[in-house]
Amino acid sequence: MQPMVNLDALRAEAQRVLQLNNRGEFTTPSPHQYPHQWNWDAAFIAFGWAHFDLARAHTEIRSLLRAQWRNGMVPHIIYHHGASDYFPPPEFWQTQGLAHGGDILSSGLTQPPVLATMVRRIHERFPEDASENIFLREVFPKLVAWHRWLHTARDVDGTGLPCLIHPWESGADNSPRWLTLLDQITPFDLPAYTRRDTTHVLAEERPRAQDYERFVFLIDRGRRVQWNDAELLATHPFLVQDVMFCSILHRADQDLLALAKTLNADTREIEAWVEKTRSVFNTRFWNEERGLYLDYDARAGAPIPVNTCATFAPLYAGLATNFQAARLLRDHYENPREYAPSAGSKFRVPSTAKDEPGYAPRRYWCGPIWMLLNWLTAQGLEDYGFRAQAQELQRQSFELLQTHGIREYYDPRDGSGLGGKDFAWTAALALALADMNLE
Ligand code: 2M8
Repeated sequence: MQPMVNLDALRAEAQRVLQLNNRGEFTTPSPHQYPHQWNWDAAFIAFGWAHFDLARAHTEIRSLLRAQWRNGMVPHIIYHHGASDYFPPPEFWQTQGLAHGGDILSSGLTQPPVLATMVRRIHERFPEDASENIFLREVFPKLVAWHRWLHTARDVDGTGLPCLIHPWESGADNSPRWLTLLDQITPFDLPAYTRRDTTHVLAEERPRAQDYERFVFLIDRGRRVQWNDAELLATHPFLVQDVMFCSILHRADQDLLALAKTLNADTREIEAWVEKTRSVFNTRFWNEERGLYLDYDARAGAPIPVNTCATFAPLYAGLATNFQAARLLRDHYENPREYAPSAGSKFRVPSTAKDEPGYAPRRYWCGPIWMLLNWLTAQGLEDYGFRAQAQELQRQSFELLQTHGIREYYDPRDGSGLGGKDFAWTAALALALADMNLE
């Protein structure tokens, strides 16, 4: 028997978790493990706040954008209250005093740009609200500046598809799609450091020691060139184009275009980004032989042959043809060896295909289910008319949330909760999933 979903109780629990993590001007992802503000968490969290308190949603986004760099980048960690027991501490990044940097302590990396999409969704909830309209005018140029930086400063090959310089920029930090590349890097001159994440969460649910070493090595390479984008594109040892990041950006570009129209702003530059991505995306990422999307190693000039749930993100972006969508569904989403439930593995969507050698059902981005990925996949399924599948994914997500709590991630085999507890973006995504009217 499937448990009944009590949406009112789920919404109340989500609100409790947001409030628990509320630090006034920003919201921590979880009470202890991540005591600062994270970029894409904040975007979802702001959307979550908008269900109860529009002003608080505005505060979340204003805090994030106050950290925007002068070159347009919106950083991935913002240390509003200075150092904590989180590693890396603010000074580790050496971002202070950079001419192209920001005025608030931050990391030197960015994260997937879901913000414009969430700003549009918030606006759609309150189209007539005076404070919302002031807010929209204020943040719109900042969003454009960020997207411009992504499409230009991080463009290595004229495609306008941004390159990532660190797995943390993908948000899917230790996904096997990145580990194949990290394994080829031999760190040198590594600075001394002490991990803190494993004091909060079991080591077997977090990245391996060798992955962390490479994360630190890549930060060190970035700070040695003062986070100069041209230098990074020319010499950095990790340079990738990420299917999911580019899909999120493309959907956000379309949302930015809609906002530009609402504001009667010039739309030409944004339209050009949308058209350009449409013209290059499938050539760069689609693998006809396997019938899925693969990330691209821009340093080596080769696809990364690892099957992860990022392959469904082009549905969310509207970038797959109907034929590609049908193949993704038939050969992968519905395939019990990869993403569909199978003996001993009840839940969807595992973040890595179960038959990949790097699949690990309890280790962070190597296999566990993330509400963000479920929401993004459910959106894509719905947009392409796979309504029954979207509905089933929504139902399974509610079951996980209700039975195992608002956790950071979940084991696809039995649904058990993993990583941090009382996790803020999971709460926000529960609200987003509850908004999807799939009945
Ligand atoms: C995780 O990433 C941070 C580094 O940025 C970490 O592991 O210390 C990822 O899950 C990332 O996607 C997320 O934004 C962040 C905060 O929830 O945690």
